Amino acid sequence: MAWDTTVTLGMGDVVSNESLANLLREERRFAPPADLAANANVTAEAYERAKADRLGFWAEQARRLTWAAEPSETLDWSNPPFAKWFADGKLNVAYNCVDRHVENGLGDRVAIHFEGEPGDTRSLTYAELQREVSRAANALVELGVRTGDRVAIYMPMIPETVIAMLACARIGAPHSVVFGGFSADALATRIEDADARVVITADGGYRRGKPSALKPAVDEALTRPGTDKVRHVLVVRRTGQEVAWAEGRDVWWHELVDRQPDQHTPEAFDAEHPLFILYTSGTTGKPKGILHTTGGYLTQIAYTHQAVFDLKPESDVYWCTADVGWVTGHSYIVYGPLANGATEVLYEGTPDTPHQGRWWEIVQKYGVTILYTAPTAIRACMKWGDDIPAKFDLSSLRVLGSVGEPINPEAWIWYRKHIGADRTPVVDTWWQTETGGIMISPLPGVTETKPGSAQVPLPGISATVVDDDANEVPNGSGGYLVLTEPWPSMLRTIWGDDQRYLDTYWSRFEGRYFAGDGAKKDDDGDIWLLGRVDDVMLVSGHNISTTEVESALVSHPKVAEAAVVGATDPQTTQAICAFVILRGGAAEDDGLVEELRAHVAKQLGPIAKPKRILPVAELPKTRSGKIMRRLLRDVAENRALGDVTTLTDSSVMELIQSKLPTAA
Ligand code: 6R9
Repeated sequence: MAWDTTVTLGMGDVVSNESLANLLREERRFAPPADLAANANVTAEAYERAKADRLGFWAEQARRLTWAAEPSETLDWSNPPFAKWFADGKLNVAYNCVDRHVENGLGDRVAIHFEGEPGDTRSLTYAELQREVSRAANALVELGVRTGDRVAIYMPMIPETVIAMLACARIGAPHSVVFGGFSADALATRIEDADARVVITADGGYRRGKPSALKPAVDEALTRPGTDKVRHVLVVRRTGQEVAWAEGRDVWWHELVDRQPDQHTPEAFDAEHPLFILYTSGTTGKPKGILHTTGGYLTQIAYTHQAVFDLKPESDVYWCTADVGWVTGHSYIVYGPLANGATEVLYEGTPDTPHQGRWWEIVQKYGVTILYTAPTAIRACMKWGDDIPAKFDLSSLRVLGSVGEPINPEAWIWYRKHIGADRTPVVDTWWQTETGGIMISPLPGVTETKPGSAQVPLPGISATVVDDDANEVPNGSGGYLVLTEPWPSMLRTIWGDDQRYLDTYWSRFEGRYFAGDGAKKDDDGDIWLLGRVDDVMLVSGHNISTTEVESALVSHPKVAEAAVVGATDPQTTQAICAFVILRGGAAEDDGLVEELRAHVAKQLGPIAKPKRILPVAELPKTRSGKIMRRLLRDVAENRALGDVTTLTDSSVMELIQSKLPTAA
């Protein structure tokens, strides 16, 4: 039996050889379309050039930006891991994202096509965006915001959110965007940690066909200790719902911003001036305030957005479905597309309001050519059925992107086939809040893609997979993903906590950035992501990746989505417990559960066969679409639930718990 040959190398061997063999059997390959390859922004030569002179390559990319003072030095790594990129350069991010396009004669180009959930729309040209951002910048100055002051932003997905972020960047006031689905507590912690002076919010936004309030959470957050330095709350009227008002503190956006002059002279800031703080929750401890700065960040974001999506700003219509409260929204809704002068869609609501074809209707309406979304959304669409996207004209699409989680090969294939007409490349982009921008991804005009793999570090990026002892693993083996050289959009530290920055990312492997993800290299040396290292299961001495068991389940025609956790088990250390969402119409009975267990055993080997499989209606997810396996582990181990504040919908957990009469 293959099992007996498994060598367990300890926790570093994050994948057993048996399951490794499975993904290596994924042999479907998709060459870039000839016309895309022939006109691609980036060709194979970029890898060679970057390899020969990595810093020279990034210095060249920095020239995409307009600098008030050109940098003479590319990287200062004299005090690792505290990097300085382009340190003596000076620039203004908002000028780069807005004004320079207007100066280049592109003022009439649409920057943002906004689509509100109720169906209201608004298109903003670059010239209009310049006036709006200037007004907002003047308003912040009037509220007493000075360069270096932090501004918290707690908003729905509306144009004012983008305007507010750019206004902060314009005056050098680092923003801290807090996702609008977070609670008052989560908001208070982040306001306190960043020591914010102003909060920008809205009365509410539209979600699932209803107004959803935001202002009350701000009011509540500001009663918490540590938030008393907030001088003003700037409130956008979006839904018109009633709001409580603190005289002297609260200010309406339409009263303050609209009366400002629509001109504002941007000041140039140092390349290492802080641009934003964005909090990531992590599994333990208080949220980490990830700090990003100006010149290196914008360089890598502009480059990757143009390279990975093959953006042609004069003809493409780009749409990233993320929320701006997530790093994907920062880098690939706000800074990347706008630095590149793109035309993009901004959509406020959920994909199934008022119907499950809403996204495809938007693609058809605006002629979207590039779509960037998350595996969780793709799997939801698979569940709703192939016939829904089939009703819309999606022929404008030419590049599809994925981010946020490993994408199961079946979801990847579905995305390409049902959304991309089996014609468009799918780019699976691996990166993190900490990396600021995309790090590992195919290039649509160069890479022959493999369903389920992020494949190769981008030109100028150095990544590999190592074992417990920091040795690079050979092709065909698994371990930990590490980044081996600094990159321009890397986090500079954890806000206010340099030691935690060192401990979290730079102490596991000397001189290398530890990403916290399991990964493996296939026989070609391509990288496959296996999920967070904390999510790897230990079953009878074998390390098994949750991602691989999930992919095996999703490859069964009756399964739309799966989440797998290891639950403590007296015999096997951990037992595999799977929660599955069935595709429309599949009957849930004992026969099916047995069929699924057998299917996994066949795909991955008997050791990976789930001990329990529970069909459920929904899975607990963060708004950025990541499955919260920690909560499922709590359920599987019959414990009280841990922190649910970052969950999209906490009633999901009640539903799941009610399915578990005999929790182990
Ligand atoms: C951009 C973003 C980062 C974590 C990361 C990894 C997972 C993101 C992925 C992926 C496999 C991909 N992740 N993209 N895993 N394939 N293409 O998601 O940032 O919210 O900080 O999450 O997400 O586990 O470490 P963030």
